[in-house]
Amino acid sequence: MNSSSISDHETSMQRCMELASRGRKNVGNGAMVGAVLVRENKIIAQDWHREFGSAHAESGLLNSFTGRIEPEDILYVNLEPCCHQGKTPPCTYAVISRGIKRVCFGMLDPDERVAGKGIETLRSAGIEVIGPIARASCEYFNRGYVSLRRTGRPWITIKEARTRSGMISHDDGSTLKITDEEQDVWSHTFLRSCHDGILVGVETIVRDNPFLNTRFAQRNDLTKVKNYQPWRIILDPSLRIPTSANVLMHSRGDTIVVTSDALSEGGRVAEDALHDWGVRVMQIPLREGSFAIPDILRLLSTPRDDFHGLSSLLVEGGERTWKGFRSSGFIDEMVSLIGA
Ligand code: AOF
Ligand code: ZN
Repeated sequence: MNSSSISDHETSMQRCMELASRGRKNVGNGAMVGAVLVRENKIIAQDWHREFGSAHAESGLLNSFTGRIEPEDILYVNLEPCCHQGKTPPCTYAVISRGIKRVCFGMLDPDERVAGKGIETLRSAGIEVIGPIARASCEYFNRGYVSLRRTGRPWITIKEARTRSGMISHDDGSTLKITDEEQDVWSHTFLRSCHDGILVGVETIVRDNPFLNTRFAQRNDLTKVKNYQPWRIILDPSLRIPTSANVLMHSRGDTIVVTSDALSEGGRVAEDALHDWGVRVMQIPLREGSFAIPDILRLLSTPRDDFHGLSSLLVEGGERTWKGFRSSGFIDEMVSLIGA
């Protein structure tokens, strides 16, 4: 062990994750990564992976830090430094060539191009490598990325709200306000702000006309990002979303409508209109009248043009959509808010 205590390491790793969270959604189907350079218990440089295809956290930090590196300096990064040539050069190269002598990492990289080889490369170059530090919290923080690399699909959280008697709407199907303000603050802060996308079926848009934003979110260590807006994803096979829907009124560029690849003539006209408004319309086949969940997940996690894919999804309803996801077996977490 070196002179820094474990709690110093954990504090610095926490800082890496705070920085990393600024890249949420913008890093597409990649990892959220932050890096800090610590000298005598003070952060002297920091950076994060800002967006898909841009510099990795530690390379960005080392490229912009022009000062001298001292042998006692520790470079912290919440993900094992990569050792492969991807969209950018390997981070291990930047670390070794800048003369870093100590690296502390949060978790091994599940990407098979790295998977321990980044650490080996650093150790073979004579660098002291400490870690994994706070592995469980680093893995949970990047659960979307980890899920994509390990299982090939995004992390999926289901959120539902029911009254104590089990109702989700009035008997006639009309909207029933179930959660109170405190529950809304909680779910905007810890659910909506912690996922890349919120997904609903078009029936929820028609009945409830939700905004699907994070207006009640409170700032905390990992959701400090101002004005974070997750993708809003609406499953709408025949494109019947009302043009007056709230999700089409505000930040339309963050709205994705998933529809059939065999639209009727009327559907194609609606598609053109949405497109002109700046809404993203994505098309997949219908299978016996419904979308297949694996098709949806592949569509949403695969980069295409200026859409870089997502790694985590919050499924907010309604009944048909919950059912589809439940029966797919692809659920990682379920949150049930019980109203009065
Ligand atoms: C790091 N630091 O900040 C990030 C890493 O598509 P690319 O070229 O950006 O490569 C993506 C892979 O790079 C990703 O799967 C993971 O292995 C690593 N991401 N690594 O050392 C970073 N973002
Ligand atoms: Zn890298």
